[in-house]
Amino acid sequence: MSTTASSTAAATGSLQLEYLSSHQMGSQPASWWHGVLGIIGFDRPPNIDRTRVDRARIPVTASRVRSLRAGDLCEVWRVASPGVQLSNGPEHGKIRYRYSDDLLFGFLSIAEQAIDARSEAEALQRATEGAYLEIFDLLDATAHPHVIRIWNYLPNINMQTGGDERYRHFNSARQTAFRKSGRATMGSVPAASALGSPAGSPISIYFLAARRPPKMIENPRQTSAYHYPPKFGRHSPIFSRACLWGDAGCSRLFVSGTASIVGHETIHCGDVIAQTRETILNIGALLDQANRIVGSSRYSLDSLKLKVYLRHPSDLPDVEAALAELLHPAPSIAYLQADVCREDLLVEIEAVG
Ligand code: 3EB
Repeated sequence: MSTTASSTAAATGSLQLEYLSSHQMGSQPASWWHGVLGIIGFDRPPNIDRTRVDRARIPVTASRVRSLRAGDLCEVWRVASPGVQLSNGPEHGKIRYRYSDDLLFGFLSIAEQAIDARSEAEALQRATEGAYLEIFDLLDATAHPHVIRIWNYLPNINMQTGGDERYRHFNSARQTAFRKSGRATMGSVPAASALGSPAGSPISIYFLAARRPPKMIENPRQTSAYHYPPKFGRHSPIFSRACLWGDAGCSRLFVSGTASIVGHETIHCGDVIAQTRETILNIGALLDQANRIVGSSRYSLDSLKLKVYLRHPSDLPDVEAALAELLHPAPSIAYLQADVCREDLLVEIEAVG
């Protein structure tokens, strides 16, 4: 085996996701901190040793969605190769970021109220378009042009304003930014999630981007989101159902927010247990596609890290029970409260494999 091949594998194969409490992070060795790309708290930014984070200038943010379990769990993205060198570039507008040669993690939060606009709808659209254009501009500058995964959290996602739902205004502006920056609006588009955060939260967006392109995956059970018919909004959401990134043998699978949608229709309205089961069938279909691409059974339901978003916290026992039946042994699961971007969806699940 050539040295080049194995060192490339070591560099890309070591992207790690962990869900840890502030306390657990506090007891990690320096070698662990050395590879941290970014930390995302759920309800609020984590309470961690500032000297450690500031010295390494690690980007730390919060998605603002409430965790349904005790403890201040955080999502930590880390490159675990021993020799990896991480850097922070100069400030780029509102974005804080940290990167290796292969990968870049970044985030930005925007207070819509501070944006000069004639209406709420216009402020939301300006905030969204501005955020995406800033991200694309940064990624062109650092030569990590491929967004592999992006998480979008916006307050009052299902609320009507200016004659349309806020999520749909967001979709219009996101699509405009992809077009203005000359990017594809179908096919090679990032895996994503878009969820509601509590009223008064800033729009919070974080992302992983890479020097080399991922392989996009669509779900044969679902219409691609970028081909949704106009009844779901004048501008389709721009995201892929999943993507694979990294070299064979050590690739990572990113599964977008997935819900109880077959074709383009929501099914099992009002039944959270049936929605949970349908969502797992959808994720299973994506795993089959991923395994076909990697040519092995590398990805399975019980080895995924899951984030489960519930519209109603009172549904937690039902969803936990449904997942316990479907996934054995139970994988690592974070349960969060968030509004899902169709009023009739009660649950949405995203995953990393
Ligand atoms: C769906 O399948 C559910 O707008 O970025 C899931 C993942 C959903 C990402 C997005 C929306 C988004 O349409 C909603």
